[in-house]
Amino acid sequence: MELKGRGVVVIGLGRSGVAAAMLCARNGARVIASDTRDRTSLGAAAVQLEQAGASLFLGGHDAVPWNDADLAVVSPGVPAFPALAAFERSGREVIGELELASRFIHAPIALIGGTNGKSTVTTWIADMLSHAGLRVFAGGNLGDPPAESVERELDVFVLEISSFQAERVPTLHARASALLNVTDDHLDRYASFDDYAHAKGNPFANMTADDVAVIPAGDAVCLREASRGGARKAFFGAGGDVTVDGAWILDTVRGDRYDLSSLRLPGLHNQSNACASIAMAAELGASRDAIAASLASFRGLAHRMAFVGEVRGVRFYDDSKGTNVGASAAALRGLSEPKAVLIAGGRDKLGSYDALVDALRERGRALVVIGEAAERIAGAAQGVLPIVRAATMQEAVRKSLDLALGGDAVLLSPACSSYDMFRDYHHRAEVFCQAVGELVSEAAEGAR
Ligand code: UMA
Ligand code: ADP
Repeated sequence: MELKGRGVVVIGLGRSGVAAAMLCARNGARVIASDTRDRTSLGAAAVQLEQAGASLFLGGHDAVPWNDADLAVVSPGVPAFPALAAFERSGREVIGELELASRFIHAPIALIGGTNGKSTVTTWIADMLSHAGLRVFAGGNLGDPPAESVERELDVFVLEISSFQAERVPTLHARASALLNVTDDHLDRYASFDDYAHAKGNPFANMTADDVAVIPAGDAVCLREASRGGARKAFFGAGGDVTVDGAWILDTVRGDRYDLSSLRLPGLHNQSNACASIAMAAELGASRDAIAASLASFRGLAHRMAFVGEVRGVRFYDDSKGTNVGASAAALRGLSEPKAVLIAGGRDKLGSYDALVDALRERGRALVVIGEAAERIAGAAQGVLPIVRAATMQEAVRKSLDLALGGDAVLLSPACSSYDMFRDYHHRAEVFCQAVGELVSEAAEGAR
């Protein structure tokens, strides 16, 4: 892509916006960078951008000289606003950071989308490919913006893509693209489930018969989205090309099999994540041995079904990254303990809680609700199991222990985002782990 001498507006100067602006500057563009935050709050990023020659318009986007640009790069968290819409209507291009980066990347790109499991699968695929000796970049929604790394000598870019990022990828072309699942999420941003699913499906649109779309077997929504482009399809899960069969994961395309008991990650959903990862990594050139080595060593990411501690025979798990109903239902069903007290609630995403209530009916001992969504979750689960309210995480943890029986789990998997009570899901997990730690210490002292 030729950027020399072109004016580029970059809206949103978080991690990905700064990376996009710097990439444009390195390629000779005149960068006009804007954020609703002020200079103090931008800190070092403002200095870095100015040193690279960017003009900054801070404290809002009102002063942005739109007429000096013919391209805009917009951060995923920035909602539509009139000046941006007018810019787009005038025929000038508006893209996201992933799209911009892809125009400078020569190595094959693998994309991983879906409501749940993206970060786990992105990291797992990257691990499999690294075991195969490939030089891999893993990033995107996961954390590191690819725009920072387009000049590196790499064999493959493995990118987690969120629905927000997928809204602006008009030419992004993936060699392999996975859509892991689509269930209710972000309905506070999208007008309908179909709009959300459509955004998730955008990365398939530019794929050809030389590419592969990896989707769950028997999932009509993912199949519809994958069919928007020309990619060959590979299915994972029951009845699919890569699937669990008794004690094995079978790759029926390549005739390989893997010992299921070698997996370190708990939960049925992680078996599904393993199948999807195998389908992608094998397609991108990982050998059977490399995949087997990764399956046996990959320990997953923090705050996804992580064991925290045990008190009086009750085991506590941190699944703070369970931020929607599909994730928390899968986490609950995936526990090896037969029954669990679930701690759920936070900022409501306005979807239905029915799928969570179904999982609670099967596996719930009791429900402790917290945060802004507490009453809506309690209302949905009314009459299904005992429900208790808690004002703080500490109180939720203590009440959970009181409600649990020996041999049960206590699972923090909130089905909501954290922003009503915490900085983010890491912070929520930290407070949970600290509260569990206190109970563990008290129990140890009591035993002395
Ligand atoms: N801002 C404006 N104008 C606005 C709104 C925001 O200028 O109208 C500014 C904010 O002040 C801030 C910046 O835009 O400075 C924030 O941008 P952002 O949050 O959209 O983007 P980044 O900080 O660059 O982070 C993004 C992803 N954020 C979102 O999708 C919201 C990160 O995903 C991603 O890790 C990062 O790029 C690197 O690629 C986070 C996320 O919450 C983890 N993702 C959602 C999810 O996983 O559910 C989709
Ligand atoms: P994402 O990046 O899509 O948010 P993560 O890998 O971070 O996905 O996992 C987030 C949460 O989603 C986990 O804590 C777990 O509760 C749930 N989860 C993970 N994989 C799956 C899956 N395949 N299906 C349903 N839920 C899942």
